[in-house]
Amino acid sequence: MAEEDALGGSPDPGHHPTDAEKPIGRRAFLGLAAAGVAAFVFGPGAFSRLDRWVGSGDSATSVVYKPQPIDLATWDLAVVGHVHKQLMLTWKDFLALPQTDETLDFTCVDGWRVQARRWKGVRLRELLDLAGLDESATHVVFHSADAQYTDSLTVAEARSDDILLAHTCNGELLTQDHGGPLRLVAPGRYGYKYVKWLTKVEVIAAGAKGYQGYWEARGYSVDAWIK
Ligand SMILES: Nc1nc2c(c(=O)[nH]1)N[C@H]1C(S)=C(S)[C@@H](COP(=O)(O)O)O[C@H]1N2
Ligand SMILES: [Mo]
Repeated sequence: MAEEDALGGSPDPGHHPTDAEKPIGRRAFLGLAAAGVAAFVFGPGAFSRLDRWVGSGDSATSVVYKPQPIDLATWDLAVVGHVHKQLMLTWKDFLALPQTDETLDFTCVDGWRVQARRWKGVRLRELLDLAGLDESATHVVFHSADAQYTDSLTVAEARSDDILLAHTCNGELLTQDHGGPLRLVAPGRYGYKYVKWLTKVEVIAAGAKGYQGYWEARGYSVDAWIK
């Protein structure tokens, strides 16, 4: 019931991907008839399915909770938890860090895909190096401004060169629908790892039990590796 309530809002009809960005793969859509109406209420592709169900086209929106629009003048990014030095970065501070980019296909666990999204941002590793990880650190948790959605990486994954905190996609600052001003980019993993509206990076000492993010608490794999 709680989950149905959480998913009760409509996807934002204002999100219209460009031609270059149209999702490919219609497994989700074709699956609808077989899976029945209940299928679109559950799962990390729910909004993409709902979107198709209501006929609003090729939107790739997959939003469970949406925060208030975020003002860059007051936005900040916190790096907290098991670190030597907690960080609080303004938008200006963040943009002053070394920038990098990578082009990746994007895959929702539900089957839809967007080819060649070109992301630009800062390597997570830069921030972890600035903060300095405690010996006890095992995982990094990514918190969304919606105060509901989270996901995580192991410290080893988080230190990998290809994990970005991205502010730009295909040459444009991220829109609110796409998780602007900042979201996680985690190559090789399903879209649910790409936490939108990132405002807090929390380093935790969870040991072997690890951390369950929003979809992982609902049965999806923690490594989220694309199969
Ligand atoms: N905060 C937050 N981040 C999120 C989600 C969400 O509901 N809330 N959905 C995830 C899922 S399941 C997918 S597939 C992608 C969709 O990203 P897109 O809208 O940019 O295509 O965002 C991910 N990040
Ligand atoms: Mo998804």
